[in-house]
Amino acid sequence: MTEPKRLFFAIELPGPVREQIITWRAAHFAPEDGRPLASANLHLTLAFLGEVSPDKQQALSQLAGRIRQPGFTLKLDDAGQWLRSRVVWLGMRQPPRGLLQLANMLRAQAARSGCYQSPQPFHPHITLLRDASHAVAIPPPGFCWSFPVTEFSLYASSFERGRTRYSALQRWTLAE
Ligand code: 3AM
Repeated sequence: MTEPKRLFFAIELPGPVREQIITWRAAHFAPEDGRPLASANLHLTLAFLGEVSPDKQQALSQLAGRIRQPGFTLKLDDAGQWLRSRVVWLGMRQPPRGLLQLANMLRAQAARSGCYQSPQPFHPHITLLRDASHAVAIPPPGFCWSFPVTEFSLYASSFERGRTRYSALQRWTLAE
């Protein structure tokens, strides 16, 4: 393990929620609207870390393992588009406090460890489409997917055979 890896902390989505999301996405967006993320790659980023050496990965993992906070429920009841980043997303009208606390803690740990963190506030979202360069009609959120979050993960992002792949390297449980 010597090469740096492109890493980020994220929340994994339960399989049935991912399936419902891609069914909804297929019903409401056309291929020219953007490039859909593969179901297995759907996630909610908590903190992006960038290219991280094995030593720094170990240090960040240790810090993440010290986080003690209860789980929370995510209710996906919002959707939108950011034209600047060319992304169509799903999100929450009122992100739970536990989610914001967890992301802020991971972002602060990352910043203290020397990983660049954007000064922008954390905007929790699940990217559905990338390269969405023209404005698309976002259907009214006639959905409400709720699920409990009991853990968070460290993901590696790799590019293999022309495809981006996210793989969970490590998971931590949020206390009951
Ligand atoms: O959750 P999303 O899809 O928005 O956009 C990238 C993706 O987030 C983001 O990290 C997640 C996993 O790749 N990302 C990539 N480069 C980034 C950067 N330089 C970044 N986030 C912040 N700064």
